[in-house]
Amino acid sequence: MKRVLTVQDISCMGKCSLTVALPVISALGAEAVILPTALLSTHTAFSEYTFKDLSDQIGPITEVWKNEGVRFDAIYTGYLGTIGQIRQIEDLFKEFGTKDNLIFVDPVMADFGRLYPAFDMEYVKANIKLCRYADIIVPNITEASLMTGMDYRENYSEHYIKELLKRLSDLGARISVVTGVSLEEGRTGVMGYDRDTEDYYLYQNRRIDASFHGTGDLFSATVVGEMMRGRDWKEAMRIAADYTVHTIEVTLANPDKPWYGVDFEATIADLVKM
Ligand code: PXL
Repeated sequence: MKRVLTVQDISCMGKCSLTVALPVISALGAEAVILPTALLSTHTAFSEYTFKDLSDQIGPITEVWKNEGVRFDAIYTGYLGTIGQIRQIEDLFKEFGTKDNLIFVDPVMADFGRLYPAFDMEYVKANIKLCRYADIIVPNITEASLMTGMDYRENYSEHYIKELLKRLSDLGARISVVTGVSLEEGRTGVMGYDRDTEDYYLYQNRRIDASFHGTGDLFSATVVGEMMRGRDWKEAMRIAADYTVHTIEVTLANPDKPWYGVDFEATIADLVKM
């Protein structure tokens, strides 16, 4: 069985980060090993939240794994807490990264043109360094613009996205993917670039006029899980985009839908069959 280490926060309530990644990776048939970066009451879009930094646990936990000779088929990072912690994750990549395993970095830090609360440009710079170790990075347009120094745009051309991708690939990852890319009226999806083959990949699906927290995490966890099932990155991106759209649609049909996340619990069985 493939083993995936996923490094992100636990928002106890909020349907994001580890509470999404763990079930998705498990449902796709891989062992999920978790390294929680912080413990929050709720994600940071709630009007109030607690935040307990777990940085001091990263060293001792990974030391045990090292002593046990643990190996991972993939290391997938999402929301991290602090700059110091990003440096610790660089060490973790050096320790547990091999030429055969997948290092997947979702530089979760911003959306809709704005950094999440508590993050600043120093945090962005630290994330840029982390990308150097990655095989695949999957920023959204806001994160990609912050990381490349390009203007953030809500109306853009294919040329703008290709330029973002080119500049992202200079940060070091072989495959750069920008999420939330909409190049046609009524359609949205992802565009990726493989630096080695200089190949672009665009996938567009129905655009739904609704946004929910945690959908980026759902997308990333699905990509990693599907790649562990043997799919190549393009196929994994397509399935993850389709699954995310399907889940948003199912959530919108729920009269009691929560405002803070999507009802992936209602669709996870569909994912397994996709
Ligand atoms: O879904 C991204 C995410 C993860 N973790 C925390 C967050 C967010 C987005 O706001 O606040 C704690």
